[in-house]
Amino acid sequence: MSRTRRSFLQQASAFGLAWSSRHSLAAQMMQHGAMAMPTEAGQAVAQPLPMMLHSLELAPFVDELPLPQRVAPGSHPLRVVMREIHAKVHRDVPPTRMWSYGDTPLAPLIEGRSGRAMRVEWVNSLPQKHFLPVDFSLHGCGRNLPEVRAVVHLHGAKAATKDDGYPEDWYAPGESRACHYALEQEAAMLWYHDHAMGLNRLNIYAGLAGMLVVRDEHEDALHLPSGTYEIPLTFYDRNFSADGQLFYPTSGDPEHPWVSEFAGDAILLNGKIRPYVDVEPRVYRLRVLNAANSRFFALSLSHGKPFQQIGTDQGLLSAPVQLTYLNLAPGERADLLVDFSDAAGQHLHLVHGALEVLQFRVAKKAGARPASRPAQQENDATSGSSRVPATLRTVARISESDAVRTRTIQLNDLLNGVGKSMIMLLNHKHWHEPVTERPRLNSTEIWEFVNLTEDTHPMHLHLVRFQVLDRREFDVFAYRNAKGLRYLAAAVAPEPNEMGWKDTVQCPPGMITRIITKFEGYTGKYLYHCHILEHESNDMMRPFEVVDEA
Ligand SMILES: [Cu+2]
Repeated sequence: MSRTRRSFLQQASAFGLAWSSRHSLAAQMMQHGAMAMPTEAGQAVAQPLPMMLHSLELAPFVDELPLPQRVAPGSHPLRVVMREIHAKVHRDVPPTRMWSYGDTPLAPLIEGRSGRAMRVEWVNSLPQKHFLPVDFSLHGCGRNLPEVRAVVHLHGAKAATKDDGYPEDWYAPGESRACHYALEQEAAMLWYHDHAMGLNRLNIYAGLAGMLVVRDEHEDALHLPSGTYEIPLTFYDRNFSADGQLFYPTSGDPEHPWVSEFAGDAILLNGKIRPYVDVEPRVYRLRVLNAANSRFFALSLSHGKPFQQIGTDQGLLSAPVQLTYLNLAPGERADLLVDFSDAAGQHLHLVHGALEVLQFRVAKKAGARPASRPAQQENDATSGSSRVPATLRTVARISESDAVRTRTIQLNDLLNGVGKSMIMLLNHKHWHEPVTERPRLNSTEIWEFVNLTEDTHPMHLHLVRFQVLDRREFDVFAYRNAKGLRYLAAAVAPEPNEMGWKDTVQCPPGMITRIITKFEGYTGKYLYHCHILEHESNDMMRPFEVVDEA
């Protein structure tokens, strides 16, 4: 083993960086030794790994945290252009080729109002060739199709099926799609990202993700920190070659380059590796999104400083929940309040595992805004209060007796002879098989995810918001061997910070995770899938169809 690889592995394990839900890049590298890279002609050939960038060798906290441009659509549709850009992820790394929704790595933050419909024209101005290793053997990814395809899904939106970003509803470079979002839903942080069949693991890795915030009068009345004091934080991990270019691993098999999971060496926030942000000694609202392919973020503040979680995927909790640790799966969002008022003049850190990923530089006194962050006029009038409200919003629990049926969804991982994942399925069915879940409009159902794999899978349903009922350990061996369902323990209620509305739920191995939801809004074809992007592309994704009321 080379010195550099050994030191990378040592550092990675020391900082918990190699951790994901099961596999790690380090393990993949050990397994294969060589990677298959696409050539100009698109033919994959096995070749040695490029020299890799080791992010832990970079100076931390030298780049200021970028903040997204905030855009609010008016009477005209908003036009968002997907394009290839080159941008710096760190002061000491050469510009990186990436894709984005706009001119900067951090896509615009779209400001929406509940009940105020919005039109967005999504324009695909991407190149004709992909720069990451496409697996043409994946379903919906054949060589007969345009190599670059894109379709935008607004994750968490209650949208009509034609506007939802169905994976097969992609469009090629030079084409665009106008989408209508009614936003008939409560205040929440949604996010938009690519959902093109078989490609979105690479398209999102290239950079196609952004935030959309829905606000409403109820949230306004809470006077939560806003403007400068509300900081959007998009987390993801990436691998870079030594010359600063994005690197995505392959299996080593040129015909089937898909890998079952991804764990990157570098942790990025808002597009920068380990940045810093200037704050004042007061309460801030952090809107956190895990936009990683596979990585779960294990977040805490330095010295175990407590913070408050006030919202989940689909909006506000009933009351703040005090935490010192938060585990966020791909696709999940958290709405946090952090009080810096007792840390004037200090540096605090946001920590993932044992690694400090963001530095907060707390000013000596409030109002000491750094020159680099001039006040925005609108912010000063509406900066929100610096106190934490005691109650937030009524979250009525759905009664189990409202459910007209329970659907059982098995999570399957099919392994080859040496225990390597070949394909992931739901109820042993592939994406393209006929629809098996047909809930009626306005009916309530319980869905139970029976996890027969060794991973935690974050399961996401389009269209709906749901509540987590419980999780219960069961005998996987007996279940697999047709000996029926044997529970091994009592059901465990969700954590207090999971008691709000969700659209993505962590389903741990060896557990049955139950959710309850009402299928409201629209009839038509939607989908549910694991939000580990490597899993959903092969083939842990299934359609469901909301049908007319009886
Ligand atoms: Cu999964």
